[in-house]
Amino acid sequence: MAALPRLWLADRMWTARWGQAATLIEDAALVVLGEQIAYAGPRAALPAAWVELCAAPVAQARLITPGLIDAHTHLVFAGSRADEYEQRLAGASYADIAARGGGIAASVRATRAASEDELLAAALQRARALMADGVTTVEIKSGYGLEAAAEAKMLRVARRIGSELGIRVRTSYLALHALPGEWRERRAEYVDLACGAWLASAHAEGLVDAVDAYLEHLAFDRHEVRKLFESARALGLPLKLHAEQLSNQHGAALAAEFGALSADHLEYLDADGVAAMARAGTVAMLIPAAYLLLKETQLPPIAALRQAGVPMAVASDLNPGTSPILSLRLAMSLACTLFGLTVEEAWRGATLHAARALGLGEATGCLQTSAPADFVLWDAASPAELLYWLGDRRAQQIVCAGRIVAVA
Ligand code: DI6
Ligand code: FE
Repeated sequence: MAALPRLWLADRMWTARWGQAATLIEDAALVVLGEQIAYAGPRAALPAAWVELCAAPVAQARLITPGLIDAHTHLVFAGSRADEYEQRLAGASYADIAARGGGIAASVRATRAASEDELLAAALQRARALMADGVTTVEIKSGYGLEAAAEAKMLRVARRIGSELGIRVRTSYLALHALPGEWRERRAEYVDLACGAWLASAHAEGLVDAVDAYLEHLAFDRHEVRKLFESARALGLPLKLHAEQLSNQHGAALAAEFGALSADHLEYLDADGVAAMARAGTVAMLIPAAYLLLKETQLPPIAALRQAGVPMAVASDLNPGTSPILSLRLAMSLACTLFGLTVEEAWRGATLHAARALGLGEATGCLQTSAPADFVLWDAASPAELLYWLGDRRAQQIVCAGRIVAVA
């Protein structure tokens, strides 16, 4: 049976489109058929067949925007690292804590020890928080398992979050996140397994949408990342990379060489890296909350990225170590305040550009005919108002694939 059309109304509707300035449509209507948008535009131009739906809209809001897309999170983990937060406040650095066996290793111990259901329960709370502030698509990485079974367990939990909450989940395999202590003397063997048998089996189980790595002096080097990228490419999997967060390892250029979807963080990105990303069409994923919480002072080269036409996206990087943040909207606000993005850049960054960074295709992340019906009703006058206020809740209804998945 064909789905019946349903209609939403809004005082204003904001959307971005590729190659065009964003639009803020006054007195807007949005029609959904099944899982897709059938019309998004001025109510005055609504096709006649749907005009009578205006008498009984599903809901009427002050503002409708596309659903937010959080394209970089580590939201599946067990335990807490509040103790490390206190140690950093007392002067310890992220690298000091890692060298003492804390950091990622602490989350790995807790995550390995947790059952799949325990992990799911903890992760669902965090995913619900993201969702309550407007997220309809979330990327979730492994990387706190660092052995075949625990990596697969994390990715299974990620998949279950999508089915439990009715939001879109894209997974990334991140076994090259940190070298587990028990492999210290057998580093090459670990890398071989992580790039080979473990990745192949997680992929065979349908758990891997993309492959990521942490290229950093305290994690993995260019040769190791190259090996992973070659394996992933052989499996036809898209790539992304944690690059230039704490130092310049020329990771963005490596990611670009492999046609990666995104290079993420980028505080220490240099001009060659910017040029390589521009040539490859690799998205620059900005992560202002980790910058803030690490008290970093080196800013990503925003002006150079803008000048080169590199699409910039914004993500939460929700993780227990460097970015315990439960709101992408707050990350967007920080991207404006700390990195100097405009409000429009931050919104494009968490919708259209984030969709590209997940390989979701041109239509995702914008409100237009045939796009997925992923949108948010907000109690706000404008997109700017949603970044200007910190810490409040403004989302009234979250719609993903045409289904109302959360209400305030
Ligand atoms: N993303 C990461 O993967 C690392 N830093 C970052 O911003 C480590 C996260 C962690 O400490 O658990
Ligand atoms: Fe990360």
